[in-house]
Amino acid sequence: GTLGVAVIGTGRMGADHVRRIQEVTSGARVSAVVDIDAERAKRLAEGIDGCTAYTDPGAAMAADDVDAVLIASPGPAHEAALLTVFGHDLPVLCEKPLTPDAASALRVMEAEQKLGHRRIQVGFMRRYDAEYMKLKALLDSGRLGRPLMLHNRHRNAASPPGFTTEMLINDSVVHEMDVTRWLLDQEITEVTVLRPTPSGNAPEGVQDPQLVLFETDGGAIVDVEINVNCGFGYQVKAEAVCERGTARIGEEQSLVTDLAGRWGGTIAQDFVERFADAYDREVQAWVDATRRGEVTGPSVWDGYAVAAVCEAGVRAQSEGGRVEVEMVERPALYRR
Ligand code: ISE
Repeated sequence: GTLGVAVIGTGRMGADHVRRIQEVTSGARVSAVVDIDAERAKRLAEGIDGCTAYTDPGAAMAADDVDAVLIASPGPAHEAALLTVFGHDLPVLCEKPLTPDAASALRVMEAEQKLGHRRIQVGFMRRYDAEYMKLKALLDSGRLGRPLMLHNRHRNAASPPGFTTEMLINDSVVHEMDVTRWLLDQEITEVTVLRPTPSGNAPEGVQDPQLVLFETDGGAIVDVEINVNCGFGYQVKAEAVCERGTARIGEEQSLVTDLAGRWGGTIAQDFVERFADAYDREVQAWVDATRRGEVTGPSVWDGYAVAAVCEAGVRAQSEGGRVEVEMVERPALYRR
């Protein structure tokens, strides 16, 4: 039957997922919305047939018409919500980050292992982006030879209020950490962060942009320009340099216009726009897998591994130099 989903957290991503499940996703409906802001949850629920508003995630999870949970609350609220979900043994799509640090991610990983089966898909949506999927298939085909380097550019028009220097790593570069591990099928072992004199666009006290370097256990080198107040739009570009050739995505050449003495295209303004298709595919894949009784996509191990890389990244920011990533061994539940 139709999957009844509780959406926890109805901010920017949560509200977008509510709209998506109602209007785009097939086989699912929103049966509950949860927010600490009771009024916001109530307003949202009022527009949806058979949807109940809650302020307590546990109460929503216990409801008869809730079969699965989508967590889109702020990162610090994830651990408690996930541990409660395990008590109800419900399938989960958890927005990134899994949790804010490696120790809490490890606790979630231990709890899932105790449950004995995977329940959580982590919301690293770039794996569902059409261009990234093509790049992954090409690298896996071996046609380009072995990947040697990845060059990445990650630009936001402006950072939201309260965005800190650490968040450039924990909120933004976290995506390149995930795609690096996924595209190369390697673990990141060292992180280095270099910082130019901050842009005049950066809020007071925020070190933006930064150049972040990863080394991997397969001997690849990865660089990331993270630049979250570039002013002109939202861009995510990547180039894989391999033994026999290179492959680039994010070139924004799908529509080029010649007009009034100029040629050019448009630049997306934010991730909701740039990754709309990826989010659609991600949520549909989660619903489809859940209805088959399966769990696919990025796992708690992936969430934990990037949390460990983030810790090394934040240390590299403050201490300088090259910082080694510390992580536990990959548990049997998450072996390929
Ligand atoms: C935000 O949280 C995201 O996940 C976006 O994909 C990223 O581009 C942005 O920098 C983050 O703040």
